[in-house]
Amino acid sequence: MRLTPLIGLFCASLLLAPLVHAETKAETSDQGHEKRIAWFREAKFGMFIHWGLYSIPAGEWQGKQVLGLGEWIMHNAPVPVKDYVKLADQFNPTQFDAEKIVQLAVDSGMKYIVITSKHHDGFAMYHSSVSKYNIYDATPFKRDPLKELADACAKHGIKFGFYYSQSQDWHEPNGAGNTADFGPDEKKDFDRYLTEKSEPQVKELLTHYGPVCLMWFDTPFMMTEERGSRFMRLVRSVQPNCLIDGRLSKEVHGDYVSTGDNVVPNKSMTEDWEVPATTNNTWGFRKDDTDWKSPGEIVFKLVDVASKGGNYLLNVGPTSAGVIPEHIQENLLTVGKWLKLNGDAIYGATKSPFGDEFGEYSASIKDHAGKPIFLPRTDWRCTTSKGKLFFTLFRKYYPRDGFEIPAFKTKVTQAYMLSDPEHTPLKIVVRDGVRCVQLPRSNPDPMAVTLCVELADDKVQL
Ligand code: JFZ
Repeated sequence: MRLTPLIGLFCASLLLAPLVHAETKAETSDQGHEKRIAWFREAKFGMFIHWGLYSIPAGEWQGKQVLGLGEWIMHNAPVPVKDYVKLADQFNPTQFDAEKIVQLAVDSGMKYIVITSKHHDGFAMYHSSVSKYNIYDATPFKRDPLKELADACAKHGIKFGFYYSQSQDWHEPNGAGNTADFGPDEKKDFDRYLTEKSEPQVKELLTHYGPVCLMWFDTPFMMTEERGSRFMRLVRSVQPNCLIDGRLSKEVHGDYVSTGDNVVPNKSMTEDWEVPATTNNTWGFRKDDTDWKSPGEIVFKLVDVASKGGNYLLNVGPTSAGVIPEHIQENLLTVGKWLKLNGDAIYGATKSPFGDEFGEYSASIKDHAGKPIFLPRTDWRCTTSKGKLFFTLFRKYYPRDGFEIPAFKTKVTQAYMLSDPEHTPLKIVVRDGVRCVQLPRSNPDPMAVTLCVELADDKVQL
């Protein structure tokens, strides 16, 4: 069944309106930044994991479907704290296997993992000494899955980071967001929540799990400049090489820009950026949402994002047993197989030197606000690395009469398909002053093929 997470999105867009502006800047001034961000620029593709108590109700409370995002069920149903906490008694995800999850990330071509250490519901998914409301102390499971993941990531050379809801905590009387149980946020002693739970938990995460590549903060309700700076100093003092995402605070900019959920900009950005994205229509597991993105859709998004200079953080939501739904595992593995052949176009590659391929604003069609709508083009995308241009052609776009290379001055030395291990040179003909690469007669991969065009210079001259 197709599920539109209307309510969750609606709430989020209302509450997060100020965030949109915050997310147009990233901290780039300090020297540490260039050092911290280097791996991120190479990586391009990461696995986001939303996992918590909400995977038990999985979108349904007392026999009724609760619309919205799976992880928002406590807020949306709403479920009072005294009832929600009882989920912990039955949380026993014995099929959780860190090794398997990390192997899936590796085989899918993902280079980093970011997991919810504490989402808005306030439940810590690791062994915390700050609050007993955590997976080790409050459940029959009695394991620390984040420690297991950290170890497995270290073993497989995957970077590891934490999502942490610094501001919203629906379990705490002074945390933001739970007005149903605890009244309006303005009346809370918010700094007490920050100093007694949020900051000490962030410190724990940065202290006990080895190198943390990224702290992924979210929904910065009431995160003033002063509060944001406190978190920034905390992270920098414990792990100076740890990146901070773009959602810590409206005023305090992280290391890169986080776009809205599933929002890919229409053009390249000058700053480093990342889009958090779903594989269906929720982050936390919902049993009624099987609207999985196909491998072809995921490959298109990944290449689209990379060609605009960004990173793609793609989410999976494990079940209450601790397993990632089979269907999406298969789709991700197909993406991984594609990347094995075509990964040179992604890892370490940078944005397109062109731009017209992204699409254009309509001359006649306008949105409800009277603004022209953007008509994306989806034929091909371009990424580049030293001396090379990579053109990835999608689905039905496979021009039998040759791929017309967009105009630039630099001499082309040769062209070949990345998926061809021999790199057999393809014929290049010039038609009406346009260079055309003759593609192999039969399309080697109807999902997407990457054409590598080698240049006589390191950089393309437009
Ligand atoms: C937030 C969370 O509320 C949600 O549960 C999930 O964790 C997601 C990754 O992040 O939701 C947001 C945050 C920001 C925007 C939209 C939804 N935004 O800026 O458009």
